[in-house]
Amino acid sequence: MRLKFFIVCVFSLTSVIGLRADNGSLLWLKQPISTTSSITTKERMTPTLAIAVQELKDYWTGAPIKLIKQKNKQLNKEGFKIITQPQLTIISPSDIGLLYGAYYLLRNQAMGSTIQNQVIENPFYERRMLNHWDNLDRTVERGYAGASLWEWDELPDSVSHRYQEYARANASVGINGTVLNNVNASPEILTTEYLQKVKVLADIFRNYGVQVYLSVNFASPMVIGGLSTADPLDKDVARWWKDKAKEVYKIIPDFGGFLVKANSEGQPGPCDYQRTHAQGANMLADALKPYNGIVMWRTFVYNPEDADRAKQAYLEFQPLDGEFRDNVILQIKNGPVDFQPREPYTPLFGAMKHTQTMPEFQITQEYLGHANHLAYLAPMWQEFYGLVNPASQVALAGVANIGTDTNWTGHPFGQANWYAFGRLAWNPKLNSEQIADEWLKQTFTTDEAFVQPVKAIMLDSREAVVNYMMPLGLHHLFAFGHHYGPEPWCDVPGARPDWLPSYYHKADKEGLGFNRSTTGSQATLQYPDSLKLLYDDINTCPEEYILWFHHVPWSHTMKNGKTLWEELCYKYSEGVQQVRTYQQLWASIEPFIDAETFQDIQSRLKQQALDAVWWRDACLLYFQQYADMPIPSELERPVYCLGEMKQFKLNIDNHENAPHGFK
Ligand code: BDP
Repeated sequence: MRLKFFIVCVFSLTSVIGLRADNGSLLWLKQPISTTSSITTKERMTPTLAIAVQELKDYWTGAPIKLIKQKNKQLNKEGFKIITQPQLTIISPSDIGLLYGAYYLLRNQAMGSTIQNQVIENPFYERRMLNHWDNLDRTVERGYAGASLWEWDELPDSVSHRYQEYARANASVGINGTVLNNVNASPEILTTEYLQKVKVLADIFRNYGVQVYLSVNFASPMVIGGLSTADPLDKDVARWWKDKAKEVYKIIPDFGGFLVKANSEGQPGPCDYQRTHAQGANMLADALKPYNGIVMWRTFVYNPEDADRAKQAYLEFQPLDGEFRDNVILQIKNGPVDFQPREPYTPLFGAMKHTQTMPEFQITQEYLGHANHLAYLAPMWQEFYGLVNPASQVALAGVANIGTDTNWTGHPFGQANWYAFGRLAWNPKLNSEQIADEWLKQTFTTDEAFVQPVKAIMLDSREAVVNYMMPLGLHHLFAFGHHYGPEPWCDVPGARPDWLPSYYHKADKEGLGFNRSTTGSQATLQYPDSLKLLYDDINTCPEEYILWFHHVPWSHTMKNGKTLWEELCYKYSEGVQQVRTYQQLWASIEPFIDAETFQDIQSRLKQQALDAVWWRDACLLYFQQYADMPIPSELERPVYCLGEMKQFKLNIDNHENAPHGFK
């Protein structure tokens, strides 16, 4: 309804012609240069303060501004206060707080808003960081926006201008940390040669308040240290890490710490030596402690021989609660399986009473259409915060979607997800709509005739992906390897069963879905009492999770009176319709946007619409074999055949297109 309304409104507007080409490289930081501003400060000039002053001098067009460095009971270290009387003034106990205040003012200016009273802002999370899954050969695991930004072969001698632009963009949304390399970490990153390269990046990022962290390989003492073991209780191993930490801090005095993926998907870890995750993490934490460094230890562990994959992180880590050092943070993915378009939250949140935790979100769209699909992710993260109270969390990580593409993120709307991640790390209570509004106005135009319809697309888009890919709690129906298209039938001889879709959908003649209730894998028991009961009963389980928690008979009556099978058909069809509506809406905003960007997004939406049909047909035709019921007659018929789709193998390297070649 809402979407249709906008189409009519936008068509009635007169067009603005000849908008200048915009390659997207400036992200949301596009203000015209100003020459009018008077910016003063009596504080000792530091590189960070100089940036704050310069940003305001360059772009601020309003009243004169004073910057004052001052402690204030209402402000934490990176917080700031803005007062308008007697003079517009930014106050913060730190230089970085002043810079954040400057970006706040510039954001307001770009949005056309004015500050009426005073503003007090404090970041919610102490650590707000990107995780790059970037390899040292510059490939990016699950990256869809070109190569890695870090030019390791050229560093430390040659320095790309993009390093500073990257740091600036992060600072402008409050991101204050970055893990440079893939969690599947090459031990080489800790060699002196690489640390010298990392230092160059750290020196640039520091001025923008961005601290550098590294992913480390638990077997590093063996691979680059020549030891015969990586056992965390071995004295030589502990000594090796202590020496390495000393070297790291000598080169990068404000280094943040280590991120570790251990005993997961083939990575080495303490369990190789019959030690616990706590013993492994603590050994590293002790090495970093003298320098105030931290260890972020990931809980993404699962094993095909063990229980239901969705239960494993909890089973492994909950019994260790209280055993971790105070400079260890458990980094937990938002959902218990793996960044699916929709998952219930990981029950470890809330279950670790005496251990620091931090959520890990995925900004890169590994499971949400890569850089081809428009999917604004803030609503997904907001949904998480609706169930999980961030009060006990100390940090937030987001797997970056950034690469060497001129516009940084491939899909121009990928920028919105980077932006939204930063804003939510600053304040998880911000709502998706406000963030979309901010991003659209800074990135494109403040004209409401553009902002309103495009914002409506954004806010609807994640649910559309859920609908056309995996509605009602379905998950992991992806093709093996690339996680782009559907392959609910996928069966790779010899593959781990928990890497195959049938492990998750469990389709059979009786019904569909994974029984995780008390009559099944009992994953529901890992949730707090209120949710445990809710999720456990097929009649009270929210339908958006019903196939996650239950094996539901095909003829089960859903809340709207339809059978499960019919509802599934309707959801998939709705997803396709949603994307078609975006195409229509997009056509209507052409006057407001430069031709290149307009066409780029238009062609990506076309691809998305084709892919949505591909998903709908593949999943419905495959499940229909089990349901043995017709697709409701009022719905569009499939356009593909199951047999053809089964033969199709997507060439993911060039992203050349799905089964559309069959037509
Ligand atoms: C999965 C990705 C894989 C990552 C892994 C992880 O498919 O590439 O290495 O998660 O988070 O989502 O460690």
